[in-house]
Amino acid sequence: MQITHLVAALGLTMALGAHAQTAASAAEHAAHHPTAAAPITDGEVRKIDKEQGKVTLKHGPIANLEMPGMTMVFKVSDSKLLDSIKEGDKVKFAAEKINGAITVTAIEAAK
Ligand SMILES: [Cu+2]
Repeated sequence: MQITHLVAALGLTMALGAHAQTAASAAEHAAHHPTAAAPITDGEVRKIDKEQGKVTLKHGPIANLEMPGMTMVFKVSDSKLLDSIKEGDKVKFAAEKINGAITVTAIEAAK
């Protein structure tokens, strides 16, 4: 009984497959922001106070407010904005200074 192994290891080709990326979600995201007045900032929801219309966010730097990253309480322009988020969510939001109060004008869970 004879077993012959022919090992042909003539080259190793790493084919880097093309990654299919969807730009759709970014487009959808832009679509439900009524105003593009404030830039979008990344954050994480720490606490939601619907009765007071306030949300505590750990946020990254907010360019338009010249604010570094921190955890703080924001007012929201409309408490309905709080319906679509929950504590612990990673979010994208826009904040502006309205009548002296830092106010979230748009927010949604980041996917
Ligand atoms: Cu802040």
